[in-house]
Amino acid sequence: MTSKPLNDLSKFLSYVLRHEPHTIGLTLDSEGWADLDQLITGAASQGRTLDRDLIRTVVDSSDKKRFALSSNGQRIRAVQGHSTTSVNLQHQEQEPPALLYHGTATRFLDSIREQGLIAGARHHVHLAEDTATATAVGQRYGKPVVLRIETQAMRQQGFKFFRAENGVWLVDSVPARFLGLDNPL
Ligand code: HQG
Repeated sequence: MTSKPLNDLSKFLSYVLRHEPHTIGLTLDSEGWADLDQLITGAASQGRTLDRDLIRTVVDSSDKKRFALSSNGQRIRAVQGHSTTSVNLQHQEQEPPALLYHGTATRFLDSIREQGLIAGARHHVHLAEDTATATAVGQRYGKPVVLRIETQAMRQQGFKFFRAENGVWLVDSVPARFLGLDNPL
C-alpha cells in the first residue's frame, strides 16, 4: 500500500484513539486501550474497511511510533497525545536530559511569555530531545521557533517529567521562567 492511505488511516486512528472515540462507538479504558474488534466494527460503521493486518501495518510504519498493540494482540492504544478525558495514562516518571526542547510557532510567543507553556486540549505539554524534532513540531503551526527547557531547575521545584513509549517527553506545564530561546525570551 502506498503511504497516502496509510497516512490517512494513521490520522483516523489518532483521532479516535486520542480525541473522539465515541464518534465510532469506541470505548477506551483509562490506560487508553481499545479492543481491536470494536475498532474494526466502529470503523466499518463509517465506511472504513480495516482489518488486523492493515492496523498492524499502520502501527509498524508510524514514523513517530504513535500506537502500540497489546502483547496478546487484541488491543491498541495511542502512546501519547490524548485529549479525551476518559483516558488517564499513567506514565512512569523519569529523569529527563538536562535540556529538552519545545517547538512552537512565533505567533504564540507573546502568549507563552505571559502564561508559560500550557497543555491546551492535550493532557500534557510535549517536549523533544532534539531541536530538529522540535522544529518540525513547531512548523505545523507557522514559522517555527524552538524553546529550551532547563529540566533540572524544574525538577528541583517539584515538576515531574514523563517519557512516553515513543520517546516524547511530557510535563504538565512549563512556567515562562524555565524557558529559553537562543535570544532570551
Ligand atoms: C502552543 C505531534 C499560546 C504550543 C507532535 C503548541 C507532538 C501555547 C500548541 C504532539 C501556549 C499546542 C504535540 C500558550 C503552548 N499560549 N500557545 N501559553 N502554550 N502553546 O498540537 O506540542 O504527530 O496540542 O506551543 O510531534 O504542538 O500528533 O501540541 O504550538 O509530540 O503524533 O499550543 O503532536 O505529534 O499544540 O504537539 P499541540 P504540540 P503527532
